[in-house]
Amino acid sequence: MKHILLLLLAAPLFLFAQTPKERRDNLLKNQDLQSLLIAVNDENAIVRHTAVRLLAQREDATTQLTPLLKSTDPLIRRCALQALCLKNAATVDLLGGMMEDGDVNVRLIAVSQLAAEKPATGKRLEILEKTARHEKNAAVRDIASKAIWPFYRNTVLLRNRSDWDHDVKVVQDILLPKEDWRFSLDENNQGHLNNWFKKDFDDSAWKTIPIAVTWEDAGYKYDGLAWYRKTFKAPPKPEKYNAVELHFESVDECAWVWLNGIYIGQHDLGTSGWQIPFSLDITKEIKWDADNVIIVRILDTAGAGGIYKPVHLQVLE
Ligand SMILES: [Ca+2]
Repeated sequence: MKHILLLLLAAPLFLFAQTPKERRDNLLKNQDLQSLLIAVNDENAIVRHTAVRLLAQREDATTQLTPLLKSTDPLIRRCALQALCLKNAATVDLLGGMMEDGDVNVRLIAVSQLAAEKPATGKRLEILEKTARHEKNAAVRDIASKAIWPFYRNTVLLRNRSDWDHDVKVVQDILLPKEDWRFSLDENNQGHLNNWFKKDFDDSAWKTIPIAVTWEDAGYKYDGLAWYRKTFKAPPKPEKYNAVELHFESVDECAWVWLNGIYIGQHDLGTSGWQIPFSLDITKEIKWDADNVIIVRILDTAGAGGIYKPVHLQVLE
C-alpha cells in the first residue's frame, strides 16, 4: 500500500512537468517505474527514448518491455528487444515475430539473437532458413546464412599426419582443364540453398569462364560470392599411392570445395588467404578413370577475385 501511494505521488510529478527537458530531468532523477511506463509514450522523442533506456536497465521491468515491441517508434522497439535479449527473455517465437519488423535494425538484433545459439534446430532453424532465402537486407540475410552454413570439414593431409614418417612425393601431377568451367554469381548467398554443390545439378544455363585468370579479367567486375563447376576425367587408378589431393595454387580469396557433391573442405582465411596455396584430400572421394565434378564456391570481398591460378590433381606416395 505504501509504495502504491509513492507511485501515485511520483507520477503526477512527471505528468505536470511542462517542458520535455523538465520531464526528462524528472525521469532521470526519480526513475520510478510508473513514470517510465507513461513516458515511453511521450510526444517528445528524447523523453520517450530516455524512458525506454531507463526501463531497459531495470531488473524488474522485463514483462513491461514486451508490449513496447509493438511501439510505432522503431528506437523503442529496438531498445526493448535488445533489453529482452540481454535478459534472456526473448523466446524463439518472439524473435520470429520481430523478423517481420519493418525496421532493419530491429531485424538485425533479432537475427543476431537467433544465430547466437548453435547449432540452430527446430523453429529457430526454420526462421533462419526463411531469412536466408527471403530477407531483403544483405546484412540480416548474411547473419542467417552464416548461422546455418552446414559445410565444414578438416581432413589432415598426408604430409601433416603425425604417423607419417617419410617424405611425401608427388608421383602424378595433373593440371585440371583451364577452359570452360561453368560459372555463376551468387549475389544473395543462396547457391547452397539451391543445390549448386550437388553432382547432378543442371548448370547448363550457366556462363562459361576460364580459370587461372581473375574473374575480373574474364569480364566480371564483381565482389561477392560466385560458384565454379567443372567435369574432368580422372586418370586410371595408380597401382600404388598413399593419398590424392586437389591442389589450388591460390584462389582470391576464400573457397569451399565439393567433389561429386561431397564436401571436401574449405580455404577460409579471410582477406589474407588470397595468395596462400592450399590442398584438400580427395583420397576417398575420387572416381578413378571416370568423370568427376569439382564444385568451388568463392568469396571475394575486394579487388580481384576467383580461381586465378591453376588447380592440380596430385597423386601422392
Ligand atoms: Ca580479392
